Amino acid sequence: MGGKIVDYQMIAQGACEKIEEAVNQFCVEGKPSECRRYGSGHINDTFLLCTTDGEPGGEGHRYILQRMNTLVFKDPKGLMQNISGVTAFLREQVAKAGGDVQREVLTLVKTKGGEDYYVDSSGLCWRMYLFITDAAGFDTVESEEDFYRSAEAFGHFQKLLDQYPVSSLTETIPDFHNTPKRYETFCRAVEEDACGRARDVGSEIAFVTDRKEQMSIVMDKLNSGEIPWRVTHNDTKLNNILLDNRTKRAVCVIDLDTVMPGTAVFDFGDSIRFGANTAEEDEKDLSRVSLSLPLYEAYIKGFLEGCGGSLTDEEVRLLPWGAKLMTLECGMRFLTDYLEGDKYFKVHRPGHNLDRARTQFALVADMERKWDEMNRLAEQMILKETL
Ligand code: ADP
Ligand code: GN1
Ligand code: MG
Repeated sequence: MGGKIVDYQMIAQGACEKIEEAVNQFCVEGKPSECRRYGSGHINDTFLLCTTDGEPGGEGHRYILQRMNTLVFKDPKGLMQNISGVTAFLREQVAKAGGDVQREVLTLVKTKGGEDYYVDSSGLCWRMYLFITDAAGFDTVESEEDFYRSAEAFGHFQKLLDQYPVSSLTETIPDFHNTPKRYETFCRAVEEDACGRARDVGSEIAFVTDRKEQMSIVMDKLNSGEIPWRVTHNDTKLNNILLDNRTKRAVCVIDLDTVMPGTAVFDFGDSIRFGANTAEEDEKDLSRVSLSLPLYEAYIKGFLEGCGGSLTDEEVRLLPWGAKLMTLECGMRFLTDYLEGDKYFKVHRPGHNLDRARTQFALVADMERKWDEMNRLAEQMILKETL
């Protein structure tokens, strides 16, 4: 494969000189013809690789190539063992249910040496998946029905992993959704103020510190055993699920880097944070940010349906807290990253992380206004299930 074939002009800035070396290591079918950046994830570098099969009119093949973010994921070997184990487990379940194993679960493409990932000559880690065809991820909800279906799929994912051997999982990011610990990290970032940015964000900092007492509400319930630890996805935003282009049914849950022990309450909450917001995650006009109660209600119904009755009443009762704490935590993480100099999340403009943080806080404030209704809708589901 040469530079003439791969479209390097489509590859924006940085860290990609090794892309050709990486592509050559994987067992792809056909001849690589194009490779360009793909998707809107904040963590990994994702590329779409196309190959041609040399036949006139032939369609070729497509793959997703990812440079894993090893600043975020410090144990790529453990992470890839998780993904290999979880995808094999899910594949069996999909096959048993008579589903399409090429589309309903991620398929890792092996390296020529038979490995699940490749470490290039400069130490960067690469992996490849089969491209899931005729499906797409969305950054905003287009209809209540689509959101309901994504909820069902994330709930179902949760239910399928009920039987997964927890002890075989590596914790890919320790304390990922430990909200009180995230709060401590935030306070340290404010104190250190590495970039001299804290003085301009006093009201955002106060918004977080005013809610200090709430940070441990879900973690305390987990630690006391009032709600169970489960194998969860932990990054359940809408663009981490692919919907079928034609039927809009959920096809596949992707982005499995953070599958590890956690709580279903937070899987629910993170989906609400992203999908039931009437504005985008980085909207600058905060008057557009609000919680859509119809979307929130649709998601509760879909999620519980997908979980197939596996959640306890206490978990259902905590769903509003899941939504609020995931939004507060995420805002706190964006603000921490802003204060530390934008080292964790990919940013595409100056102040991007601050815009994202402000959006999250505006959403938390709206949840507080709608708190009684959020709780009523959760309680209503418990009543329905006991009838
Ligand atoms: P990140 O951790 O950076 O969010 P993801 O694993 O979510 O990375 O991938 C980024 C995007 O690439 C996804 O939102 C999705 O649009 C697309 N994508 C990832 N894997 C596949 C796949 N196997 N088939 C089709 N699209 C994919
Ligand atoms: C990141 O990888 P991506 O873009 O799906 C982040 C999530 C945040 C999210 C905010 C490993 O998700 O925790 O909620 O951005 N993933 C990681 O959009 O930190
Ligand atoms: Mg993603």
